[in-house]
Amino acid sequence: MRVILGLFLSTFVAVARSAVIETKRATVCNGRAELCNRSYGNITFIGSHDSYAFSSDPIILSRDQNVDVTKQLNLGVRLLQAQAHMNNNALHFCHTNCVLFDGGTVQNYLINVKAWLDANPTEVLTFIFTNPDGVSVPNVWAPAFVNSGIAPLAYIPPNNRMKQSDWPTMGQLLDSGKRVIVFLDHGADGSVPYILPEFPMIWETPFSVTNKAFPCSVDRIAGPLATTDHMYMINHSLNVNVFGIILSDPADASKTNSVTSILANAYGCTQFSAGRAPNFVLLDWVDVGQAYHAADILNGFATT
Ligand SMILES: *[C@@H]1O[C@H](CO)[C@@H](O)[C@H](O)[C@H]1NC(C)=O
Ligand SMILES: *[C@@H]1O[C@H](CO)[C@@H](O)[C@H](O)[C@H]1NC(C)=O
Ligand SMILES: CC(=O)N[C@H]1CO[C@H](CO)[C@@H](O)[C@@H]1O
Repeated sequence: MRVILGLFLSTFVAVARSAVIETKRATVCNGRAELCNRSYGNITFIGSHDSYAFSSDPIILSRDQNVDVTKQLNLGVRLLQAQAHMNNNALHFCHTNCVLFDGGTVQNYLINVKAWLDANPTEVLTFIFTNPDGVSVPNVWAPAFVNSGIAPLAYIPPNNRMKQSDWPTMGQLLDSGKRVIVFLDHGADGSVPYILPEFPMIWETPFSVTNKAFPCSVDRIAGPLATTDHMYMINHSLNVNVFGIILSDPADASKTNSVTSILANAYGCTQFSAGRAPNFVLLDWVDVGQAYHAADILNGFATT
């Protein structure tokens, strides 16, 4: 009897264990089965420029988004960009300075994103944060990631010079539970292994564009990898120069965020990327236009 029971139990444990392994393997990645087997470095993601700078009030000229971060994510945004400054001894997301637009603390922002990540376990998300004041990564940035609960989800690559072709697949990221990729433009010196230096691995087109044709050029980048071995981000937001002040123009958003405009910008950049589409399309007003359809086209899931 005891032997039979033991056999039964060990069989049960083995079956349960294989079931656990089976259910752990991702079958849908960012909404599509096809993406599970594709490298993170070979996917076009739609990004939200100044993601924290949302307001539905047109009087607020320094806003760049209409809807809040959770709504942006629900629309399909999978790259969140934001700029941080110190304000009252805490790290805040603010545009240029915190008088112009104060989006609250980085920690509260990350707590909010963590809630979305928990509710959406099959999604991979990227942050590109900017640190123009060179605020300490280990002393100020890292605690915000730890306290928000995002640090354990953040991917640590084998090195900080990952080629576009070196990145794991989306399925591998999801299976490992490391489904948040964190880039910082200044100050990521490797002291916090999941806060990655942006420009050795990603190049950007120029920012504060005021030309509707979005001519492509390589602006911010760092070596030693070749340009074609970097991922890249197109800054596809149109600004208006109002007496020397660069403002984002909501009136143009439906044209700027159209399939035609996004694809033209993307194809204009393929001369620098060995023919590859942009990894990130950074937009203002992510609730306006057809950006998610443009990404489907660039990812090969739609033709027109
Ligand atoms: C995933 O890719 C590998 C190698 O690129 C291939 O052998 C395998 O068949 C693919 N699996 C699926 C489910 O597409
Ligand atoms: C992914 O690879 C395909 C095939 O090489 C290419 O057409 C596409 O542009 C690539 N996308 C990105 C974002 O690298
Ligand atoms: C106009 C525009 O989108 N500019 C942004 C381009 O990207 C850099 C880095 O993420 C931002 O700092 C710019 O504001």
